[in-house]
Formats: sequence, structure tokens, C-alpha cells
Amino acid sequence: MQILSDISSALQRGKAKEVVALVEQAIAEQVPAKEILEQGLLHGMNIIGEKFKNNEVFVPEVLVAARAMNKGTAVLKPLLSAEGVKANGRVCIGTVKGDLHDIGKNLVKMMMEGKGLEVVDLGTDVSPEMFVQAAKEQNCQIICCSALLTTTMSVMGDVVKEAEKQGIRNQVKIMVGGAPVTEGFAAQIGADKYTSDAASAADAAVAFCAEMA
Ligand code: B1M
Repeated sequence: MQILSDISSALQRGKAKEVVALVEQAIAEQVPAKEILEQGLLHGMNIIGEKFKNNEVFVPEVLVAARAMNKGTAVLKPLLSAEGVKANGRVCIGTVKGDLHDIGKNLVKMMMEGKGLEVVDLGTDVSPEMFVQAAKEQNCQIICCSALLTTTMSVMGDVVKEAEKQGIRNQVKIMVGGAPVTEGFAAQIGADKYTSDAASAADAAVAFCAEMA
């Protein structure tokens, strides 16, 4: 669909205003929000990722593309969040220490809020101590960790260990995700759940909260 490739192209050029206008136009043309996200915004971001890997674009280009992505997803938020049964529960979420990637984490947060969960956003570069302290102080049933770098995903194991050390491991579920994370890795570090995308993460969190109620 032309409008989706226009969104992808504007995102790759880092044109945030253009992305917002095109996303609004696609919504007005009744293109489903999921398609706008996956075939427009994420498509563009994946191409940028490939070019970044091949040294065809550099950090500044990736940053403006990321800003355009965040602006575009903000327009989609009410639509992505609209469906589904409302659930009860509180979750804290963050990108692990050493890692500044927050687009995936923001999408997970958006989907969870759409399901009615309260989400405490700890931001990026979050230490294991900060995750556990937030879960304790804010009575969160779930700690959600996102990592995009192979060099930072091991911090997720430290979050599990910190929860054990501080005596709350049997009171919280620990969910992990992000591009380099796998189900096998999640099992290896003793996390409770790996999901590959934001929508599945929200479904899993709702199921955990219902189980723990
Ligand atoms: Co970075 N970066 N980056 N980067 N960056 C990657 C991740 C990389 C794969 C690029 C590449 O080489 N192809 C590579 C990592 C290689 C590796 O570790 N194997 C990389 C690198 C190397 C780096 C730097 C080290 C580069 C440098 O400085 N030399 C540096 C590190 C900085 C740091 O964090 N300390 C860096 C910096 C940056 C920017 C700041 C420029 C920017 C981030 C801006 C921002 O986030 N605000 C950036 C970006 C944008 C990317 C790419 C291009 C896009 C990432 C993204 O947002 N994807 C990325 C390449 C790529 O992924 N194709 C790349 C879209 C997002 C929706 O996907 O986050 O995977 P993702 O989320 C998905 C799922 O994973 C899942 O849900 C989402 C989909 O529904 N998910 C979860 C995510 N978290 C979850 C948690 C869950 C469940 C599911 O449960 C709790």
C-alpha cells in the first residue's frame, strides 16, 4: 500500500512531521493501526537498522528516525490501546543498565496500558537495584526488562538475582524481551516469561496479573 511505504520512507529520512501527517492520513483512510505500525513505522526502522549495521547511516540519522518513530507511535497510541478487556495490575518497566534503546520498551508500555494495567516507566539505563526497589515501593506484580544489545542483555539475569537477594522473587514475575533476547536465554537466567513482541508481552502480563490476583 502506497501510504505505508510513504510512512516507511519518511521515517527513514527522519521527517517526524511528515510521518505524523502520513500516519494521520492512513488512520483517516481506515488503514488498521497494526498495519500502520508494522508495515509503515517498523518497516522503516528495520531498514534504518540494516543500514546502520552496514555503516550506510550513522547515529544522528538513526536518532532522527527514532524520534520520527516515537512521534508516529504516539499518534497510533489511542488506536493500539483501544481494544481488549480491561485488566487490573501494576507493572514496572525499563530498559536495562547500559542500554538507551527505548522504542520497543515504549511500545510494550503502550500496549500494557491499553489493556488497563498501570505501568511505572523507569526509563532507560535501569540498574537491577532500581528495578527491584521500584517493584517493592510501588507494589508491582511484574518487573519488565527490555534490552537491545547483546552486551546488556545479561543485566536481566542480575535483575533476577537482585529480586532473590532482596527476598521478593516469589512475589514478582519477571518478564524479558528485546531483539537479542530468546526464550532459551530467559529460561537460562530464570526469568518467568519471554515474549517477542509488545502485544504478546501485554497479553502475558494480563494473564500473570489475573493469576496473582
Ligand atoms: Co542501536 N543498535 N545502538 N541505536 N539500534 C541496534 C539495536 C543494532 C541491532 C543495530 C545494528 O547493528 N544493526 C545494534 C546492536 C547490536 C548488538 O548488540 N548485537 C545497535 C548498536 C550497536 C548501538 C550502539 C552501540 C551504536 C554505537 O554507538 N556504536 C549504540 C548503543 C547505545 C546504548 O544503548 N548504550 C546505539 C544507539 C542507538 C541510538 C541511540 C542511535 C538509537 C536508539 C534511539 C532510541 O531508542 N530512542 C538506536 C536504534 C534506533 C537502533 C535500531 C536501528 C532500531 C531499534 C528499534 O527501536 N527498533 C537497532 C537496529 C534494529 O533493531 N533493527 C539498533 C524498533 C523497536 C520497536 O524494536 O526494540 O526490538 P525493539 O522492540 C520490539 C521487540 O524486541 C519487543 O517489542 C517490540 C516490538 O513489538 N520488545 C519486548 C522490546 N522490549 C521488550 C520487552 C518485553 C517484551 C517484548 O518484555 C518485557
